[in-house]
Amino acid sequence: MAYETIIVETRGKVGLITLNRPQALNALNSALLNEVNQALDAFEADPQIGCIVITGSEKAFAAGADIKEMASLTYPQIYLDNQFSGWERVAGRRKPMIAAVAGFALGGGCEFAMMCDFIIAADNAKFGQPEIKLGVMPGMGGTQRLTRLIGKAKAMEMCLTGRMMGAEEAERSGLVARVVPLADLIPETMRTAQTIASMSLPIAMMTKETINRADEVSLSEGIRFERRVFHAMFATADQKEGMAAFVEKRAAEFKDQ
Ligand code: CO8
Repeated sequence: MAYETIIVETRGKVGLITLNRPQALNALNSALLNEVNQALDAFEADPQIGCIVITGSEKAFAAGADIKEMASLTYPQIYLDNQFSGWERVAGRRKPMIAAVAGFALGGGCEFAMMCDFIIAADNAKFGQPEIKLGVMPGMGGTQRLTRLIGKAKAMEMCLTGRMMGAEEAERSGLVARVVPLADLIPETMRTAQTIASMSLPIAMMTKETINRADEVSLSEGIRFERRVFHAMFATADQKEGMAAFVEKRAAEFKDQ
């Protein structure tokens, strides 16, 4: 499949998508959104893929939704086309997804990174929701996901002033899982992704689904959901294999069953 706005590779059991619109700092236009969804469809359908990594360039993960594409849209157009609804498909993916962020992750770029299960950031990463400077606000989940990740005070400050947050502050605030030197970003993220992909795929997917329930339900409902899924895991061959391997002091060989 030939893509124009992204580069798609498979490395072992990891699917890697590199955003590739360098002339626009990887601004997210409709073509890129469609291609990202096509690549994700293919990775989700491929039983060999256990984890997906999304990255950009050293200068920009993505500098936001494409302002030039959006600027002249009218309200009826944007409403009737349900513009950007394809991002809900990106956010709803079931396989584990890591964002490897270097450089700018602004506006929709920051929101795209937050749609992934976690972010590993290079030390030059800069996160921000500067939409207010354009006369709008985040529209791809930023007001909600950023608030859940870093809390109301910081989310308000970021969205109301448009200021950028560096990698160190982003880690301290809970926006990113880990900061690594720029040169290590891809090797380190791929190592992490390979580790995830070496686990049982259904167990990893159930774990992702269960953690994501925490954003949607009360603590007691979340714990109830966790208990049900935990019990269900005992119906998998991989639970038998994982525990047998521990007892027999050998490495587990998961069959994704
Ligand atoms: N859209 C389109 N083009 C862009 C974007 C963008 N978001 N960001 C950068 N570019 C383009 C520039 O126009 C420029 O193109 P050209 O060379 O043709 O003039 C090229 O990329 C390089 O950019 P700069 O020359 O500006 O590079 P600098 O290094 O000087 O500055 C910055 C880098 C600080 C990142 C700067 O480019 C910038 O501020 N970009 C815009 C950041 C921004 O405001 N992002 C938010 C966009 S709005 C958004 O994401 C809303 C999401 C919600 C939509 C969902 C609705 C339902």
